Amino acid sequence: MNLETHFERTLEKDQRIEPRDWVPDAYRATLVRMIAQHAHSEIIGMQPEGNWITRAPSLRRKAILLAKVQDEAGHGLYLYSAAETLGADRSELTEKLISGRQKYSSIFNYPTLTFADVGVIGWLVDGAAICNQVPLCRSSYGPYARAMIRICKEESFHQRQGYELLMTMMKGTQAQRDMVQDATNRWWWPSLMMFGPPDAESSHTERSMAWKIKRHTNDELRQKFVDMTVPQAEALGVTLPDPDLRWNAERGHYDFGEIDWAEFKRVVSGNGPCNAQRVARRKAAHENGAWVREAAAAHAAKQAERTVAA
Ligand code: FAQ
Repeated sequence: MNLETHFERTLEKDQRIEPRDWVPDAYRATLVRMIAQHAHSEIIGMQPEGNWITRAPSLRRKAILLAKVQDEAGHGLYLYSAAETLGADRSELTEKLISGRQKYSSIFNYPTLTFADVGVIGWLVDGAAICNQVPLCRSSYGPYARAMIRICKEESFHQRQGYELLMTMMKGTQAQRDMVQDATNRWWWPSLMMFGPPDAESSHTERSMAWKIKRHTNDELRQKFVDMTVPQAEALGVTLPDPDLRWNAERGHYDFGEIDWAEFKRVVSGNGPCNAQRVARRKAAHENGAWVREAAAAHAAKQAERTVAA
């Protein structure tokens, strides 16, 4: 059997492609693009919530938030490792991120103005991430699919802590309820944009679905997220900021209003409210960490010398 047939048969049988297997160049390039963007999102995604660690309202909230932000760092590391199994070089991926040549999720270019944003990010942003990522646990590329299993488990904890925080605030003062509503108003539409452009404008979906990298289209997952979130908003007692949001019994889904795709394009092309700040901060952290990388490399070289000598 030639290599290409082996690749096609593996996909047909719904088995995993592993690093040792031959893959078409475009399959490899698609996965490196998607996994790198995902890894960058996890790392940049530490910033909006990290902003509140020093100002968390109690020791308990601080411990939860610290654990969550550390989890995001871990997700970035598993994902960079998954990209390395495809031949990508991690330092090159970082270079591409900080020079603006590789993307990360649009959602992390919005500011976190109050502590309610921490709860709403957990509820909506992690909620959207789970919706998008659970099907990726069945992605055709083994190392990515396996990384997603652990990531999804941790994202579920993140979602729960966000919802529990909001529930607590909703039982508090009127000022706290107003903060939750305000944060929901600001994060709702950007959360819907996380799923990517509408299917008709998505350049990669068809090919990625044929390769079983993606299992659903962007619009399918966005709809699933809306259907899942509306009852949660009702239970919480907040209003989702969309006058067109209503149950459509014929479709068996919620209808929702038009997303501002011009805003999405602006944010993705680098002109969102916080793009410059996020990348500058990542770049500074990378530069400040140069001595750590040098020390680690020197230590590894010394160890290798000792092993050879022994
Ligand atoms: N932002 O043809 P498609 C998290 C780009 S979750 C920026 O539809 P595809 C957890 C797309 O890359 C967030 N760019 O592309 C967390 C492509 O650009 P290119 C990360 C976007 O790949 C929570 C172009 O538009 N999750 O971090 C966005 O088939 C809380 C055309 O789009 C993942 O990355 C966007 N929203 O579908 C962390 C999940 N949407 O390369 C901290 C894995 C699209 O042609 C705190 N990725 N683009 O120049 C995916 O599922 C897919 O890559 C999609 C996009 C669905 C994001």
